[in-house]
Amino acid sequence: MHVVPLRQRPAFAALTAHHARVRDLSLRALFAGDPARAARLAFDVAGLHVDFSKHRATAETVDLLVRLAHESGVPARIEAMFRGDRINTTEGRSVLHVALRAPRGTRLVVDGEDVVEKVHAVLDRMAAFSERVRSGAWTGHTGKRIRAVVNVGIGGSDLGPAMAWEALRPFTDRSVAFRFVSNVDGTDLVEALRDLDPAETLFVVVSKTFSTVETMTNAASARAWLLAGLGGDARAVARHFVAVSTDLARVRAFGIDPEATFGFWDWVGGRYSMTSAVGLSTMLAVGPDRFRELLDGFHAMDEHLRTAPLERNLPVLKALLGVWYAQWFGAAACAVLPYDQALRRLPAYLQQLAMESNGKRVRLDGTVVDHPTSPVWFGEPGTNGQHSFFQLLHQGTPFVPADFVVCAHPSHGLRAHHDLLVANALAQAEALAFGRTEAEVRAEGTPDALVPHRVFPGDRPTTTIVLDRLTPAALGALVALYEHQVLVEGVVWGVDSFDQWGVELGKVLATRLRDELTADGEPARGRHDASTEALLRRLRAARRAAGGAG
Ligand code: G6Q
Repeated sequence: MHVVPLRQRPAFAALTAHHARVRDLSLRALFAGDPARAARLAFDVAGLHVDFSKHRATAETVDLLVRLAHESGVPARIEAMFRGDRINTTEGRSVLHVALRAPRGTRLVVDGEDVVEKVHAVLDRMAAFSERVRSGAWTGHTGKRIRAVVNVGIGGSDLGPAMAWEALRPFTDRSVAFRFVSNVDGTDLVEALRDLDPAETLFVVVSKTFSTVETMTNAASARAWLLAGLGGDARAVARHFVAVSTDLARVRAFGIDPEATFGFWDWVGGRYSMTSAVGLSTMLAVGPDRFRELLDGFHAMDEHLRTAPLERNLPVLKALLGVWYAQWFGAAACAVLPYDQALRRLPAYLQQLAMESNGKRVRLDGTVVDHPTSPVWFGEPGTNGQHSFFQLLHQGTPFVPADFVVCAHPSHGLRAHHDLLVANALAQAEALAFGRTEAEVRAEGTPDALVPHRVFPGDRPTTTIVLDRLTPAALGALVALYEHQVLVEGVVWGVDSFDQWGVELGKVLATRLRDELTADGEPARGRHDASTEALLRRLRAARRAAGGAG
């Protein structure tokens, strides 16, 4: 598929000229010159209040960026996604996570099949199963009630469920423990299982392909732990293991009953899958009704993306600002700062979503880009970040736009804590935007030698997103906002946001190195670089000293 390179689109040249004119405009000047700015650039959509006013953008900047979006074919690509076109061209797949939250009764026909009907059939099975587990009707092999759910999966089969469980803990059944095991490092599994009773533990093995080495290794060890704890009766597996996968044959080969398997489809990308059956552990935690509310929140933002004009379309505007800073301000990083402890895992979730999607160097047609694509995404919950990397955000040399996510109401009763938390979020965004000038620092009586150290240059842009409360619906709208931001950025950059070829090479090399690490005889020389060979010898020696084979 041919893509007109970004630099060749007319709006690109216009934006370059425009940037030269506005790059020295301060946020102080922008606000002083436009009393309506704060109101004009704040939007209420799907229960989220999103304030874009602290961005280094004039009305003309927004107009030009919207022109760029049109020239990049953003509306057509959004339509193509909703239509089920195979917009993931390198894998020849449709990209239909929006169908996962489409209301019952709506239709989306792909290859002659209504995918919405299939989605709801699975949701109904998930709901029935969740109700059985939550009510105690589903028991373990020895007849005990399930008191612990362990999600075994990695990447897209872990980050969404883990993030959602943390975020929605106040809505969960507190009598059931939830654990998330992803890393092939045995510590992850061992620590997760240490205090659990096999008779009360349910494993949800989540793997789209059911072949991912980390997940298969963890699932096999979990199975061995279970059988060791329950006297070795293999029939126990059926009561303690369920699977979420697109590959039902492999699930059966592992020994999990097809009745206890929840399917999804190749048009659901891993990092876009938390609203598919991959969300089974979320549903087990919050129940089917709350899970439905989560889907409704996603759907509200999906509809906004599909129907709102680009100049008032939140994911589109957010994406265009991302492109603006990456391209014209050299922003190689952006921060996500949730001022809510329950959103602790949101930065990790968004790291995968954004960087695996748009961390690309070639366009859809295989040509190499001559412009930046995804920045590095990172973040920590407020106020922890303030005592760590915020120094760099305020006074460092990199230019790092940031998102603040704030809830108006806390999910706990410690009002004084929440007031402090919210005040800190507002204070940080204010300080980043408006800084403190040399004159202001001097006026405070600061000694001359310290003045430069105490100046805050300001003009560091932020988006503030306010949720009324961290409900399932608000979480859904928030995550969908980011999903669609990533989509639109990818369209402007001209990349395939839905493949991830960059994770393959390491997997192939790891398989070979595992064999060489564990082989009896010395591995042949010259198969690796000198550094890798020397490290391999050292680690083989350590393994031998510990009594391992080889
Ligand atoms: C996400 C990626 C990746 C994937 C994991 C797990 O978009 O494709 O993170 O989710 O590699 O894959 P499986 O679900 O197949 O085990």
